[in-house]
Order: sequence, then C-alpha cells, then structure tokens
Amino acid sequence: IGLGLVGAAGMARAEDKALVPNSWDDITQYNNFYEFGTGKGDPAKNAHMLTTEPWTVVIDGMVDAPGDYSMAQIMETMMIEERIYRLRCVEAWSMVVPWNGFELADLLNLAGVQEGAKFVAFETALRKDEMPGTRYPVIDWPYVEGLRLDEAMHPLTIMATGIYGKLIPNQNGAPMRLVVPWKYGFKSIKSIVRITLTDQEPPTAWNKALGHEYGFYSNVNPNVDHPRWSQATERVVGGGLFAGRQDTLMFNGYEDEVASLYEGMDLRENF
Ligand SMILES: Nc1nc2c(c(=O)[nH]1)N[C@H]1C(S)=C(S)[C@@H](COP(=O)(O)O)O[C@H]1N2
Ligand SMILES: [Mo]
Repeated sequence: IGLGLVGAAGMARAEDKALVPNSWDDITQYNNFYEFGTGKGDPAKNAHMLTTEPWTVVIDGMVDAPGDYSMAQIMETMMIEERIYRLRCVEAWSMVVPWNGFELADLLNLAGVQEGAKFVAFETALRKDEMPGTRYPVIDWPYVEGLRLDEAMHPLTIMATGIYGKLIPNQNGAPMRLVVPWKYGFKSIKSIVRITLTDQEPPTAWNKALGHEYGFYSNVNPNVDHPRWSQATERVVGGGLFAGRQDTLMFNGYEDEVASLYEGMDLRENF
C-alpha cells in the first residue's frame, strides 16, 4: 500500500492514508461490464469467453504514428506502476482498487499527439460471439467513451493492465482499460481496441443512451444529483471495518489535483 501511495504521481494526500483496497473478490465479482450481461455477477461468469491474446489497439486520428499497436508491444514499452484509486460508480456505490498500469499520456506521446487535437475517443471490442450481452440492444454497441485532451494527459489518468499485481481479469477490462479516478466509473471504458485523437467532442455510450442523465464530463460531484437519485453519499462495497455509506467527495477526493481543469466552468451545466 505504501508503494502505491508514493506511486500515485507523488500526489498522495493525508486522507489517502485511509484508502484501504477492497478484496480481490469484491473487485472481480461485483462488476459493470454490460457486454457480458447487466447483472453484477454476469461479467465474472461470462467474461472468460473473451479472447484477449493476441490483442491489438488501433491508435489513429490526429497522431504522428497512427496504426496497430500490439498489446505485447505496449506492455514491453510502458512502465507499469501501482495506483490505489477510489472507484465511484454513478449508481452510488464505491470501492478502492489497487490498479497496475501506466499513464495514458505515455501511450499518447508514443503515438505523437498532433497540434489541433482536443479530445480522445475510446472504443471497446465488439464481438457478438464472445460477448453475450451485445446480442441485446442495451446500448448502441460498441461501448464508446471520450475525454478532453487535458483530462487524458493528466497524470492521474491511467490505462490499467493489472490488479493486485496480477494481469487484469477479463471482467475488469482485459487486457487494457481506462481509469479516470475523479469521474464516474462508466467513463473508465474497458477492453479498448481503438483510441482516436480528434478535434471534435466524441460521442459517449451513456450520453447517447440517456443524454439528460449522463453528460460528457461526468465528474464525481456530491452537489449535483442524478435525476433519479442523490449523489451525496455512496455505499461502500464489501464488508469489514469500513462497510456502510460514506459521503461522496468532490471529484471523488481528487479535487486538489484536478479542479484546475474545470476553472470557470459551470459543473451543473457541464455534468
Ligand atoms: N466497455 C465497458 N466499459 C465499462 C462498462 C461497460 O459496461 N462496458 N461499465 C462501466 C461502469 S458503469 C463502471 S462502474 C466500471 C466498473 O469497473 P469494474 O467492474 O472494474 O469495477 O466500468 C465501466 N466501464
Ligand atoms: Mo458505473
């Protein structure tokens, strides 16, 4: 745990000392990954069907070196470190996950972000034969997400390739998923096959499905409620000492690090 805190971009705060990671079982048995079903236990049950090797990520759009990047090549090139982050789902539950991964900025810099790029678009694999949930029109598949370029380049934004020092399980988004700890969990898109640099705000899966409920930014904000429930508190997943509800923190507790990204923005309008 100590190493992870130091590893968190040197940005550990006093209150981070209270960050106790959830168990391996909590993290890998209670999931949202609708490509494998909408039940919390469905991903753990079904995600073994996903072939993650070999895996290729297309990086294209406004980059100097567009093309196919093999996962093997990415793993060889990137410096893997541990980051212990809060994960706050928009459904008002939370856990703490000890991720292993690398800064997204390092991967984007490898591809060479061109001048004029303003956003990054992400896309999840879509394989009807390996992802039983995608046979139903729950959302407009494939799952897509996006970040503003400065959010994507922020040192807290990582690509996770592991949990607890092991390769990331399929149900958590193998072989590589985004983690943006100050945003609601659905921004942290799993099993990524395409990353596109663009000058246009990209469409995002939940915004397309329910635009009045899920905005592009989706920063964790206890003062802006979901139309159907309060976001002021959250249920802590897992038993033990810290079980129960706790107050939700502005930007999920990463306010010191990220508030400057949104200076002058109305966070109620830009939800
Ligand atoms: N492709 C894809 N990515 C996804 C999802 C999904 O259904 N499909 N669910 C999101 C939601 S709502 C959350 S809360 C997190 C959950 O991550 P975890 O299962 O690793 O805790 O993944 C996000 N990424
Ligand atoms: Mo979520």
